Amino acid sequence: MLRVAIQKSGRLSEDSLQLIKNCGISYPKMKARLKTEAYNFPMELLYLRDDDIPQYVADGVADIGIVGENELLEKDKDVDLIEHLGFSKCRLSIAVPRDMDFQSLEQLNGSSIATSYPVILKNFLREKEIKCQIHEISGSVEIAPSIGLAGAICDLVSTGSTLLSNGLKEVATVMRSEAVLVANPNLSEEKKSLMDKLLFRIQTVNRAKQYKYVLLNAPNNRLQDIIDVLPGMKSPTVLPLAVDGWSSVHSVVQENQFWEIIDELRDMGAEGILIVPIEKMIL
Ligand code: PRT
Ligand code: ZN
Repeated sequence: MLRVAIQKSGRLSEDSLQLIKNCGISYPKMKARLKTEAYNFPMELLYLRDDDIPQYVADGVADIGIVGENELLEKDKDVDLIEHLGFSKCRLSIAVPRDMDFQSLEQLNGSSIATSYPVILKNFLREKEIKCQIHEISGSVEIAPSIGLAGAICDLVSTGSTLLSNGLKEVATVMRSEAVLVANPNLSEEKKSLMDKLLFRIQTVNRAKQYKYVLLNAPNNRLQDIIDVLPGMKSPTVLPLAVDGWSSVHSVVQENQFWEIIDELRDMGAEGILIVPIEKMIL
């Protein structure tokens, strides 16, 4: 049985559970429990605080876990980073009071910075050759400058609205972070093969999210031009329409490329364009 550590409640929990569900794995929904066993995969879910996940995985109490990269780097435990999962994206940034005339990081020399990430911040400042006092606090970091505890802060930012509402502005990105899958480096062969099975499913689900299935009707005299901008996995599928001179073209396109090529497709005479989400994608 593979023991998987996920956050009990917080910003990572919902997406972690959704990912497991999208992998076709079902489990009892009992919020109050600290441990549940999946129904259709040899896997046990351990519900923990995110801060504890790197340690539990390093100790082998859990075999694998889902945690933010920021927590992983801060705790610096002996675990392997297996896969970036693409959710809970944020950045760890340095912010200063909005009215400060900020030109460069050197201005922070001799000041103090409040943070919950002293290890990451210390390494960053050392690399930039900046000497600051680091105030470690465990929460509500954003209020530190306004109560006179520190001149600047280093905290996680996603939309930036918390900084804004506390009169702060972001001046440097220390690291970018997202949820990652981590594993104990000494898994048995059996557990490793279970993890690989789960990883295959995760990659299949996550890859599908980046792509869309595209169907369109193309005039035959522009078919080759349309095929050229719609590469597809091997090549697009082309089927004749019941009406003369037209074909139906099916292909797979990266979501972020789609908006770039849509105008080109329409200019080439493509009509009846349908964009359909893909649930699973195996290359
Ligand atoms: O109870 P437990 O210890 O398990 O949870 P926690 O309270 O320590 O962590 P939680 O649930 O807040 O965050 C878990 C993980 O989510 C973090 O380690 C990050 O990897 C990731 N994550 C993504 C974030 C954010 N985005 C985020 N915006 N974690 C925290 N924030 C906070 C930030 O600290 C700040 O207070 O949200 C505020 C800023 O948000 P914006 O949108 O206003 O910029
Ligand atoms: Zn935490």
